[in-house]
Amino acid sequence: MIKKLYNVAVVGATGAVGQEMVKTLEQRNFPVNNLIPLASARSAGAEVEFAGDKWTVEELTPTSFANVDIALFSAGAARSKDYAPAAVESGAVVVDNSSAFRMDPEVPLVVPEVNAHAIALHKGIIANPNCSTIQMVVALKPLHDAARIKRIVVSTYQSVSGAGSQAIHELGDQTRALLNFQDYAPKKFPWQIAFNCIPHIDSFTESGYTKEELKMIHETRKIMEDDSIQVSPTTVRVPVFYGHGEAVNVEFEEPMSPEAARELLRAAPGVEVVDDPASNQYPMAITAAGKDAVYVGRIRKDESVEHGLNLWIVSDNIRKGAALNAVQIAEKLIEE
Ligand code: 25A
Ligand code: L14
Repeated sequence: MIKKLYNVAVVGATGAVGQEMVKTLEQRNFPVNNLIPLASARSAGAEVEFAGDKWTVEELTPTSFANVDIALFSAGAARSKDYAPAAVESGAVVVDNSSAFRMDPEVPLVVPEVNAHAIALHKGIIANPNCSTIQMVVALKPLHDAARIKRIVVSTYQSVSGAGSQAIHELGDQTRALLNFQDYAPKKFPWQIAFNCIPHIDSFTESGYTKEELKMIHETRKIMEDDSIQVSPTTVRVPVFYGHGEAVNVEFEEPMSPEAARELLRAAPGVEVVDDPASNQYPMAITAAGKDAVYVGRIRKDESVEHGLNLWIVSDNIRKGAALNAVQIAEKLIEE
């Protein structure tokens, strides 16, 4: 059997997510013919290791996509808006990790465990959802199918890697500076992030909610294909490098016991249940960092409503929250 190989561009290949995309393509043996790592002029000439070879980073331009079959974008929404149309024009299919096209009705917004069928509807661009939304819907979809979710109240504990590679350095450097009684002014974050929690991710809107919070409302409805689901989010940055935590309260139409939820989640694709409080077993950022699964624990009844549960959901925001989900979409795409 002749296996087809694909020319794959990674836009933002030197960033936190782009580097993980290259690693994930290699780990999952994605059938790559040529890898085309793209970034800003700042990184042109740098080398990326992939499949035992070194690949030179090129500057992203509108002509970067000649002969590209699949383009994974992870260089921010501005670059996606400017260059994804050029990539599609050249014949590539774009999997875009930014917020640029997620709510465009023409663009499927996909988490393969939840709505893989939507991939077939694409017109050149498929959007990868926001990291906090991805891990929440992977865990909640099987519960929604069984008992219909009415309302979700979610508070996030988001790691700094979601804000990119400079933000990762900021937490490390600022922590070191403060421990040495030196100053370190915030750069990527609005306030000191070392030894602090900041209830502010992405920018504020007039509603009082941040854009990150609004993404959790609208993207959840689009991916679950149910506009009746109510979502009430608060998103918070915590001084953790990798892995987002979410305290999630769910109200259902139908009964859903903790035991039934555990059973459904144990059988759910992409989910690992870690839920044995008697022996201090619950998922943490350090459980999820570097792993593929969405981890769920602390599953317990919410006694304050008729059919309610509380859960704690953790996943690596750079892997399942970004790079892995994008590569999984590309895998489904080439299956067709
Ligand atoms: O939408 P915005 O506001 O533009 O925000 C984009 C941000 O979103 C991050 C991304 O992180 C960036 O900070 N991001 C991406 N996916 C995300 C996700 N799923 C996500 N955040 C959350 N969830 P990043 O900094 O890790 O990666 C940025 C990548 O994009 C490339 N890039 C930037 N501008 C570009 C561009 N590529 C083409 N054309 C442009 N105009 C970027 O390449 C990187 O690959 P680079 O060459 O700019 O960066 C190489 C190294 O340089 C450091 N760096 C970044 N900015 C500066 C810088 N060094 C000095 N000065 C700077 N201003 C980075 O640390 C990187 O390692
Ligand atoms: O919309 O700063 O994919 O943690 C996800 C993470 C935007 C920023 C997105 C962060 C982003 C965000």
